Amino acid sequence: MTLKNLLPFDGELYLYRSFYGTSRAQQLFQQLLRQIDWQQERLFIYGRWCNVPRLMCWYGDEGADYRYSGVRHRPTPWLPVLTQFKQELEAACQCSFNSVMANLYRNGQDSMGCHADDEKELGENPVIASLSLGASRTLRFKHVDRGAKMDIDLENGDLLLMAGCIQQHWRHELPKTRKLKSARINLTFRKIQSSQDKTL
Ligand SMILES: O=C(O)CCC(=O)C(=O)O
Ligand SMILES: [Mn+2]
Repeated sequence: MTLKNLLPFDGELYLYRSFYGTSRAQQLFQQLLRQIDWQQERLFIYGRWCNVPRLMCWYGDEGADYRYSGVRHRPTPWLPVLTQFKQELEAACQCSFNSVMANLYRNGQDSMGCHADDEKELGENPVIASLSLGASRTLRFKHVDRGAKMDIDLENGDLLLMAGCIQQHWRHELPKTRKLKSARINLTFRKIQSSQDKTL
């Protein structure tokens, strides 16, 4: 299946609707809700500690360390269900991943601020595969200097791929949404470059 690049310029963004069908996606959502070691991260902002507005956990191969919420995190060893996703996504995307960030947005008050996935451990132009399960939420993209904006509604079972130079030119955020009471899980599969890879 050939997917169309949704971005007008400066990067690549592909949406694979219903990568997992509704009932399978719902079943996977329940499984992940129970099995993931959900953690409340905290950030020190303007002199006080604040809870990050979602629960998170970083899984991956040994050595796939990743800095978020200002702290370097060692990966939690893979769960079988995450390894299975990884293999299915690798086959669909024709690339490999060694880690996954799991995010749980408990309701519409949980969110993610505007950012780019441009940490140096991801290397230049990373491919990031993002799987959405549970409640629908809007992911908003903003171009860093051209004023362009784009909203994408991500639904249960959808797979979104970010690739090319998107992280250099666009930022993305998951805004709060007033009335939503139900939860969403997002998994972003990434490849952390080891220090050995960087010298190649
Ligand atoms: O929840 C989402 O769809 C976005 C997650 C995200 O941007 C991230 O984990 O870096
Ligand atoms: Mn991101």
